[in-house]
Amino acid sequence: MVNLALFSAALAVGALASPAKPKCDNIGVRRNWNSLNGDEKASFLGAIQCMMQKPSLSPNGVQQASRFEDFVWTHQYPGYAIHWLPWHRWFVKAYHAELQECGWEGEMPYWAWEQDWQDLSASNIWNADPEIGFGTYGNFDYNNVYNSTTITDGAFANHQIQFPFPHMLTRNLPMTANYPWTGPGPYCQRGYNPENMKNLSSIATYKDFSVALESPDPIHNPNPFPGPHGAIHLALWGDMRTDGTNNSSPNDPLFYMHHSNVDRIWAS
Ligand SMILES: [Cu+2]
Repeated sequence: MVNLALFSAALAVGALASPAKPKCDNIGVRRNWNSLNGDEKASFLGAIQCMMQKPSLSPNGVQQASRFEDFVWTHQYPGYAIHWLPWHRWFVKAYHAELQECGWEGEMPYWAWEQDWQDLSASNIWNADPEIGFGTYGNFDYNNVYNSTTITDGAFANHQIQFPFPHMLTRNLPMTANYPWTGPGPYCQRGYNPENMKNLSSIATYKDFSVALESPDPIHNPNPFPGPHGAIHLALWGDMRTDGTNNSSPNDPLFYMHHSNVDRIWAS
């Protein structure tokens, strides 16, 4: 929780101080998930599980099952005045602070999905190990359309979600990641392939960059290719994609790994 009084006081002190350049002595450096060792991965995923066990801070206490779902709630109702990139930077930072409360001692890691562009389903992020893995990506089964994409392995196997409606954590990567939606190459891949990542880095203004990076879903996007941010949400489908009326994609712990990378691309 941000202490507003303290924040205002800090601002006032800042305003009175000499105009010396701000100096950060303690800059954390985020790391690629692939560079963490097994103990670090287990500790990080354990901190997320801890958040999922912690009671909600919600004053009404009825909608959210846990501290983890408090973040889903916050993302569900951001209002329409937010600035997309900085708001999400703050959001990932606040989440990281909660993970620290749950014993995580490292910086926020990231999933560098653009390095997995050739075949997202072959990414190292998919790991079924209950200690060190986020689980795999679901696999749509036409013989079992109900709950067919529930994540049944990894640290969040059969994770029960309450907010915004009761269901189990789902992903459905192979079907949506490979969906053509004309070509060349699958629609999602055109969002995070090297060509689009390079185009993105040459955009001159913040506003154009933000729009090109974010990209709404294809229904609202006039381009024949998505932005990489939207493409990853779409490719993972399930909770990451949500359903148009909900903004509840933070129900998948990969949301934060994704947005940590979005942040990194913005910073670079
Ligand atoms: Cu997002």
